[in-house]
Amino acid sequence: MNNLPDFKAWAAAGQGRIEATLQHVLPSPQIAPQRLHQAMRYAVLGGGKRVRPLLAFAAGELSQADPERVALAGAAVEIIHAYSLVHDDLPCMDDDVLRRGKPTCHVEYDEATALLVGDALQSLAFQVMTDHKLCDDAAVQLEMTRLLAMASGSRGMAGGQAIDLASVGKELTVPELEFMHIHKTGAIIRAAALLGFKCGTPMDEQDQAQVDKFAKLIGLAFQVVDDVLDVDASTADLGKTAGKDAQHGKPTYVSALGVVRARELAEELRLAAMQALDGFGERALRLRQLADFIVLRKS
Ligand code: GRG
Repeated sequence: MNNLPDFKAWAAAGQGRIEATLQHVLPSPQIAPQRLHQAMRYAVLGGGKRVRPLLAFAAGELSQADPERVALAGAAVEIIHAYSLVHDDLPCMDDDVLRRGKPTCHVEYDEATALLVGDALQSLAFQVMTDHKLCDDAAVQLEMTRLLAMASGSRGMAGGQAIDLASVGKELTVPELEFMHIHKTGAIIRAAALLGFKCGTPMDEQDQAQVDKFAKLIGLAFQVVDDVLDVDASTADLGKTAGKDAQHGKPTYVSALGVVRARELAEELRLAAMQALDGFGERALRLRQLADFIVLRKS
């Protein structure tokens, strides 16, 4: 184990690999319609922590998945995530001007272009899922594509966003918050881990259920930490506007529990997620390190 790169080096290598894959699958800015393609590349490239693709790589290590295949599946998930950020920042949703340390897509381009960027990115993600061989069994690849569709649609991320928009100005209970975030943020994080895992050698149902359990818990922890950072971190550190949840009257783990209890909850979720990996031994090293990164991050 001593010969393995440390987490920082491993993550940097994964981020580099995913950037190259995204560069490759995004349409060239020279192809018509140039402005739309430039805006798509603006929204996706050169920013973000790439947590979802890193989860795919780490889960792929459990099933000895080919990293080239995982990079494509991870890129599809990241493209869905990028689309969701572009739409979330629009004036009709969160109305934000800063994302990943630069002007949001509709500020840099215009609202209609940003809407189309989201639409085109969503289609591109599914094109990536079907243009390439992602695992040995075509039926499993079909299942993976369905999993991403479910995770992004009305019973996943888009549904969670609808609940989020309907909750402004309301106090939600912790179970209600959990329901919202399992959909809005958790579904895509879960899909990232499962897709990475399914790129590799098929494993038994019980192993998959443990990966799924880990991903659900860490997806929720991700959101609890996001809520804490919104009150705890600066706009400069976050690369997006801090303090927006309270300003917009959004129910969060911090408004429901207070910041101290919310931090404790994130830690409880991290420990429970770690437990789900017990049976995998050293193969789950990167997933454990990512769980630490997600909960202990400062931005
Ligand atoms: C518009 C259909 C639709 C859905 C939007 C994901 C989402 C749903 C909205 C984003 C709003 C938000 C701040 C959610 C909290 C958690 C989250 C997804 C944060 C952003 O993800 P990071 O921190 O961002 O992974 P980077 O930039 O690092 O990729």
